[in-house]
Amino acid sequence: MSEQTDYAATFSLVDSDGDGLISADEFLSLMSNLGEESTPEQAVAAVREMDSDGDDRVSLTEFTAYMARNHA
Ligand SMILES: [Ca+2]
Ligand SMILES: [Ca+2]
Repeated sequence: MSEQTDYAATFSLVDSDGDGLISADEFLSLMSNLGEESTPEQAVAAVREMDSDGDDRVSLTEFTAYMARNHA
């Protein structure tokens, strides 16, 4: 399995409504599923960090680029 495919699998887990974009709400439910205490503000900040086109949603392209940057 390539890393690219790996990221896509992770992405679809986080994207619970399947619209191809990760919202702050979806990120927040991921964190609570992982048992991490996270505030809505932290979720918004995390999404903003990954969001490169400024639509407040994380696309698979943005997610992959972020993961590649941070795991290089
Ligand atoms: Ca979504
Ligand atoms: Ca975006």
